[in-house]
Amino acid sequence: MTDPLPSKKKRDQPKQALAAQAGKAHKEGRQHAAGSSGVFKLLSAFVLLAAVVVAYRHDPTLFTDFLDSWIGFSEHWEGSQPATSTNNPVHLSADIPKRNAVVAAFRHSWLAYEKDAMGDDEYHPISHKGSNLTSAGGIGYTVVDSIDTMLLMGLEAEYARARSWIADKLSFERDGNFNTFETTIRVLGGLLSAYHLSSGDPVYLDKATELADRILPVFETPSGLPHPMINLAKGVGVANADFTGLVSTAEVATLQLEFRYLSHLTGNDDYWRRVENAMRIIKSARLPHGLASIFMSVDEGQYVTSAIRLGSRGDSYYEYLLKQYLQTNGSEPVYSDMYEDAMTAIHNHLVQKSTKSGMTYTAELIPEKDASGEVSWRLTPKQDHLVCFLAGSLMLGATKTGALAQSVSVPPRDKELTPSGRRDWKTGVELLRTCMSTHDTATGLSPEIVHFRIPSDGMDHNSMAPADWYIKGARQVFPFSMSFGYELEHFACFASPGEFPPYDARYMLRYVYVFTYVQYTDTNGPSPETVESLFLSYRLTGDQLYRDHGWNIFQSIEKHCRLSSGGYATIVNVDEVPVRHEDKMETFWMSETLKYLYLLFDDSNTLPLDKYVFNTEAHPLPIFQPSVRTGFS
Ligand code: DMJ
Repeated sequence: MTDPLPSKKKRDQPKQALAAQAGKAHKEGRQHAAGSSGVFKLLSAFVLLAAVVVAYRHDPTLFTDFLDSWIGFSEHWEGSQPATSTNNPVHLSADIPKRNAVVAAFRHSWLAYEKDAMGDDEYHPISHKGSNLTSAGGIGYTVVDSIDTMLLMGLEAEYARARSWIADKLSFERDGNFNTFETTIRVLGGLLSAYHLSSGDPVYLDKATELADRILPVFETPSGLPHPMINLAKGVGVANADFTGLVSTAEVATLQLEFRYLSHLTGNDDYWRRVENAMRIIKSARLPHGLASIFMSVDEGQYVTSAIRLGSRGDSYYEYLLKQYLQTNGSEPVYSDMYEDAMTAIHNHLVQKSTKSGMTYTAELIPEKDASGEVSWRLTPKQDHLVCFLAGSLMLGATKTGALAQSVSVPPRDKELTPSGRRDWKTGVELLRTCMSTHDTATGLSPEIVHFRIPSDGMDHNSMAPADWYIKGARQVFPFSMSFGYELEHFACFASPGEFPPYDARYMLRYVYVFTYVQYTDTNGPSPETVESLFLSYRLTGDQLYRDHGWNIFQSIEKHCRLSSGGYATIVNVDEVPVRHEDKMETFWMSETLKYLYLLFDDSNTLPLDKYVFNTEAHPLPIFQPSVRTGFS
């Protein structure tokens, strides 16, 4: 696949409202000064100069910080001030009442699940039932995905019961097909994290090793890329019946943190080599533009022409490039190279600004074939909620691969970052602002998918057209007549009164990968990606703004997703009040969304970012120095 991509058009950046306000204040100040006498002005200038000299001698950083801000680097400090802008380590204390509220939400969820469905993979809180991913029985998805959150929150009684279930009842002897990626990030990742946080309880390492050994046959393919499914009892990799011969890029590139840590713990290099080989294949398959299509051929080990996006099927490929580099303490430069290459490609081709307010978002590229088979790429202004992981990831990456020194200030200063580090930091801050804006809905929760306005959408003739972004299908009656082209295509499925809205409008606590059998759909419940980025950005800046946003999201979840009978549920339309619930509590609600919310309000000494890397399901794994010599470059 070598088709050239459309290059991103440069657009004028809208002036920041904050800058305009600052300019106004400055002007008013000048007018006031103009009314003073000449002597007074001279004296004032002298006093000011003396104060400047004294202050500079006392603390020169006052001036370097001011300069950083003056040249625009700190333009993101729109809310309250960061805790400090000097040197690490910076200590951020816990907000105990808010943290306790998150713990109460976890208990409300867990106790309902435990009463109705203990041990089942999934939980349906309205019908008070559990279900399993295969007819051969489950493998404790919800229990294993949640147990490290209990350890973190200090829920001893709940933890003890969950541990007993894992020790006594968890079995992988299931003659059914499980999704390789989901089983790895949720179950293997959960076991490994519990092993570390329990200070080495062998029950978790034994189970993790058994599970990994059952998964390993997925790598027995012509290319070495893993099959998307695994029959755990038979130990056989299974192809995807819906997408014959294909596997998602995110799925093959989001197994590495888990298998590498297991290799480190056990000394078994095979785990490491298999997942590293997948990365080697991906590196060799690099497309000229440096982006990843969402599907690869399992036989060929090459990309196949398919959408390019940072949402479903693409997202965690980019996430794990950075995290593999972090996991081994920066000892594998190949991953920082791949990560920087990918972030440059993202900036060149996918990062966009909305037309009215200049909101930063990432678009998708959709391949289209003409009659002669020629492929061209259509830039589509659609962003999955999943993409919101990228905001925090870019900010974290800027302070690591984009840092000029081992550690940077909190928040980082302009001069501490490389040019690409400054670029990534800025985009991360702006993208997070966009993700927070997408919570501006009737419920205060963000939808699964938003579309951004573009000049060619033909909506400008209508005064009721949304300014920057909209949710396809969220409103029941579309207020203006649809005509042609893009507009028609994207609004045609607005729901009629009484109809079920499309999945774009949902809040799923956050992704319905349908694990059962070989389906893998794109529908997506309360979603972790924005709170994940809020947690990272708070740790990296100390800015109270991020905690405030996290608290607002949490309160919206409490209001709209909490069921008084126990548990929390997905809502089907974030722009509709009163809400309609779907009978599903996603496992990542307890493993990811509530964990990141807890950490957002906890003391920064808990799981510090220079000691831990979080897998894509929010299972913390320790950073280590590898003993394996890889030679992968
Ligand atoms: C999680 O299962 C993981 O974060 C995955 O990589 C994508 N997002 C879902 C939850 O939204």
